[in-house]
Amino acid sequence: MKTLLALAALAIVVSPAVAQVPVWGQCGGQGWTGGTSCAAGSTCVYSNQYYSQCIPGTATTTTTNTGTTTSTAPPTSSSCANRTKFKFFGVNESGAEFGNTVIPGTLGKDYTFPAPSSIDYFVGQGFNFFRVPFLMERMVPPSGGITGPFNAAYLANYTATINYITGKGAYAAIDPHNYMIYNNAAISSTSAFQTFWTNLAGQFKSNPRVIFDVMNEPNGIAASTAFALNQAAVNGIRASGATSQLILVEGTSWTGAWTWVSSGNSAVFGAIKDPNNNVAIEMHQYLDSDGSGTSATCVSSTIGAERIANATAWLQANNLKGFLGEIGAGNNADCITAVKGALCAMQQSGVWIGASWWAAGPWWPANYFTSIEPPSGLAIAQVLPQALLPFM
Ligand SMILES: *[C@@H]1O[C@H](CO)[C@@H](O)[C@H](O)[C@H]1NC(C)=O
Ligand SMILES: *[C@@H]1O[C@H](CO)[C@@H](O)[C@H](O)[C@H]1NC(C)=O
Ligand SMILES: *[C@@H]1O[C@H](CO)[C@@H](O)[C@H](O)[C@H]1NC(C)=O
Ligand SMILES: CC(=O)N[C@H]1CO[C@H](CO)[C@@H](O)[C@@H]1O
Repeated sequence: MKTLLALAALAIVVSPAVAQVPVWGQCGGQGWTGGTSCAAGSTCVYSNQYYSQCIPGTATTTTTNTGTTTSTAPPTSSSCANRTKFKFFGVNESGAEFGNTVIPGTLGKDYTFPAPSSIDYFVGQGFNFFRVPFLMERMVPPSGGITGPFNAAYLANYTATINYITGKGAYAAIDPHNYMIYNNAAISSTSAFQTFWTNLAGQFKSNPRVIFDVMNEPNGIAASTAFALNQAAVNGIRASGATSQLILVEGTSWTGAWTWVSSGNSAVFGAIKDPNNNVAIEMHQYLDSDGSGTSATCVSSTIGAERIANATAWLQANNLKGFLGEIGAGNNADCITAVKGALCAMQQSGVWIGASWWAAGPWWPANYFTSIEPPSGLAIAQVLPQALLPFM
């Protein structure tokens, strides 16, 4: 960071008469009206339809301020030898779970749905997976409880988003973003949770591009409790007639990859049973000191591969597939290297079938460091081209 700022400052000193875009700054893209001339030592390089940026060094293409661009060769993964590509690769699309203290809340005020343009953008980049959080209290209102009727309007709006994604040929993960808590109480009845999932999966059972993500980040409960509830959900989903779709199960302790062993998840989740044999273990991993994804500072440039190593070994030993449902980190050299390290190690291991960045969504604040919402979410400029696209 220090180096980049110094370079930018130097450029301004050297050519005071020209308003130059600093290194890593935006220099083009659809609708861009800012500067297009890059600081000394950098060149304006096409990243995508919405974004061109000043990359250090000389590149083979440039852009003009009309947003017209020519493409460069896509980033390669040559530095990650012998990898197996992910079957599913994409982003979380936040919005419908926002405003979780206001139930049911008002669309457009307390919560929103992902923008079709955001989905189009990522599909255009080659991604094929979207995890779409929703709030259970909106889907099945507390008046009827989790086994009660759906709020038809919320379900219809959510389903429209899911159908939009799958209509584009991508996969959509149905994600109750509830941490195994409903209406301020821990979900504890396996039979009620099973019924909830039978009902919900029944709504989507004819869509083969839907993925069922049992529960976002259970925490504060025993691993064995999280396991029992997940197993009940798997049983409920298959009982609905949804037999072809992938199911993702999540453990306690926010389903952290780095705490998969210490949380006790590793002692119980190996026993997951699916009559259709199509379950993957979803884990999440952030790269800041406490693993919460709240700081843009990564522990080191190697922390990504380090934090998933134990989970990878467990998946291999148990002949299970993993899915990194959330990964996020800051826009800086250490974090970008750390994310690349994690994704490369995952692809080399052969046991991780997917990964998704946290997060896109229309309502993230402009300064939310992991926002990948186009056109200007902070992760669009560097993380996307440097750390994600090479693993396509
Ligand atoms: C990649 O695989 C080839 C062929 O199996 C092997 O010779 C090579 O050493 C591997 N490279 C790495 C970095 O694992
Ligand atoms: C569903 O979407 C419609 C159309 O945008 C909107 O009028 C309605 O309030 C939404 N309902 C819910 C519960 O989200
Ligand atoms: C991996 O597991 C070992 C043994 O349980 C533990 O000592 C080590 O700290 C773990 N590594 C990480 C990065 O969590
Ligand atoms: C790290 C991170 O952004 N985690 C988020 C996971 O999703 C919930 C609900 O949207 C957020 O509150 C967390 O901050």
